[in-house]
Amino acid sequence: MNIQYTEEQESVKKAARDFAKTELLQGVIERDEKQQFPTEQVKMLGELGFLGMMTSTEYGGGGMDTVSYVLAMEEISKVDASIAVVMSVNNSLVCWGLEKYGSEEQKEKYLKPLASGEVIGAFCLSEPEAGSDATSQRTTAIDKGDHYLLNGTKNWISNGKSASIYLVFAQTDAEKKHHGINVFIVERGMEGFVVGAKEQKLGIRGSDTHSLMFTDVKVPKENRIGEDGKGFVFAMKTLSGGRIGIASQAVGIAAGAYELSLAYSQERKAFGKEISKHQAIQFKLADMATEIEAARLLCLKAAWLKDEGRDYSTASAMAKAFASEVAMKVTVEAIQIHGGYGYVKEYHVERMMRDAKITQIYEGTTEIQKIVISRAILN
Ligand code: COS
Repeated sequence: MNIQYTEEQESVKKAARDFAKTELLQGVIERDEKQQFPTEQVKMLGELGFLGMMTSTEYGGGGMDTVSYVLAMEEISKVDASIAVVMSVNNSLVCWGLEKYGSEEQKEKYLKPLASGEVIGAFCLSEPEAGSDATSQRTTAIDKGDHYLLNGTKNWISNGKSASIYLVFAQTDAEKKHHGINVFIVERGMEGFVVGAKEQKLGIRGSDTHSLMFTDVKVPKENRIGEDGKGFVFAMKTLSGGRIGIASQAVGIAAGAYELSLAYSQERKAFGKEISKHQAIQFKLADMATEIEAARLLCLKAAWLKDEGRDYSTASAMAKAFASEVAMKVTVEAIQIHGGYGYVKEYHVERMMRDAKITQIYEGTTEIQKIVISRAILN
């Protein structure tokens, strides 16, 4: 693995960093406070090409590698982890899956506007009783000849209200268990599709998370992605890539909190000198920097494997499990370094700690990552 970034990767990283500083920093506290979706900023993100980074240029994407995506995700997440969720879902779960498994017609009709950032998408797998246990889908899609009749409820859907295109998983033949799961492209506005209440969340409060209800929604047959019964594999494959994105989001949250702590420790004085001159703080900074670097390297390794066309499922699970733990630990320490100031909103680190927690939960909890890793080790 080459750990020297290419010129292109460096420039993507810089562009993301500049965008985060100039467009995201101002207003991030307010958006968190009001649970306000960053509509304008998402539009700009799309115009800059960050919403379909890895999609081929042929379909309106940036044609970039996963390493560039990871670098951009980290820089955006350092400042605003909520907008990073929008970016991650659209890039890894929606565009990637569509390009890999969609038909030519689906790519023309849906992938192009998604990858160019004209619209955003949502990935609808979780249900009230099927989160980690994703094979237990209760949503059904009954084959009616030229269409499927979709019924069910999805929970905790990121981009739930802002999306225009939804990838919805449903059971088409319960007897076949996970081999009877399919994934469908559902458009906003289809009759019988209702966006439910917005979740009141601990963190990533700028992103919109909703439940979705489907009642006798007629989904055209041509909107099923891939061969019949391949929905679960689609979910697992896309989530393997998605976990690289979440791992880089976790690295970004941790690195953002660390950078703020480093700067604060060099300004704030206690007992007659900057607190960075006290060994208690120096040791914290040393641990934070080391753990972030280790998490970043795991992320880059998973991204590199993906770019090389090699298996990355275990590497992405390792990166996510480790980076999300680091994000939690580092953000807690960041508050400790900031003392009382760390506990108030204007210093950012309390938000970062709240944002960090979700990285241990979504796209597979830490425990799910450990199942994936241990199975790989034992098999
Ligand atoms: N790539 C391709 N196929 C995969 C795969 C992967 N990474 N992981 C599993 N599969 C396939 C298996 O090969 C198996 O196929 P066959 O039955 O044809 O052999 C099938 O999927 C079922 O696999 P398995 O028996 O391992 O399924 P389990 O129910 O034991 O679940 C876990 C495996 C726990 C890893 C899976 O359910 C999971 O990832 N759950 C978390 C889901 C999640 O992230 N939810 C969050 C919501 S999305 S924000």
